[in-house]
Amino acid sequence: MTALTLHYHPLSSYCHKVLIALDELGIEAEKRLLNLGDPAERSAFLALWPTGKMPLLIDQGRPIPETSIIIEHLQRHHANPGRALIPHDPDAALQVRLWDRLFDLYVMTPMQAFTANLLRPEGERDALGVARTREGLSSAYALIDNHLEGRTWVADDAFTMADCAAAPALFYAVTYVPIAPQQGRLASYFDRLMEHPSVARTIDEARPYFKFYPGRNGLSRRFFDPETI
Ligand SMILES: N[C@@H](CCC(=O)N[C@@H](CS)C(=O)NCC(=O)O)C(=O)O
Repeated sequence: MTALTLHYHPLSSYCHKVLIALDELGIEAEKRLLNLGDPAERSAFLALWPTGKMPLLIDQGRPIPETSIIIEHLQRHHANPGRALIPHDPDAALQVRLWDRLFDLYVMTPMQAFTANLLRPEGERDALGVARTREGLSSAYALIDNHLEGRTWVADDAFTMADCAAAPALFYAVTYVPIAPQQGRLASYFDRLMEHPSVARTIDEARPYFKFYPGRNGLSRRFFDPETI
């Protein structure tokens, strides 16, 4: 029995970020599916971690929250030899942390705002807020597309924690704001991410749940085919 438990949900983008990292680092963890819609489960989870945000890693009884911290913790204490998602060189590590932050704050956050808006009753949706969120996401795409000039991965020559953040953030964000035709570097990076084995496996495991994703109409047929459910 493993000492690591991950409280997660298969549709959650932040959970995907950590699932991709576990796979990259070659770490086994017991996965516990969390249903925050169930009042008893929610209050038990809040007792473990009062923000109520998932994923949450439990390492020998100790809660480790926040995806970027979870990934640093996993690398420091549990990674298989030779596997790393944050380079050992301090300046290179700073670039990885920077791009991890940029994806969390400027892609994942607006993407979550679109989903939250869709979950509201129709009369309570916020058209102005959605327009602003769309603008923010479009300017994040432009920033990333520029930065990707001459790069395979976003922050280093190798696949890093920043790419773990980028994959689920972009996977869901493009269902609301597609990549513009002139953003070819971003489009190629998106395809590279989706074909990367740890990302492809994570998406594959989530596939049976996509029918519950509020933005499913924007999912490409290669990920979700409404005819087959
Ligand atoms: N900064 C947090 C964000 C985690 C987060 O937003 N998780 C979402 C799921 S993708 C969540 O728990 N939502 C449930 C809620 O807000 O009630 C992290 O990096 O772990």
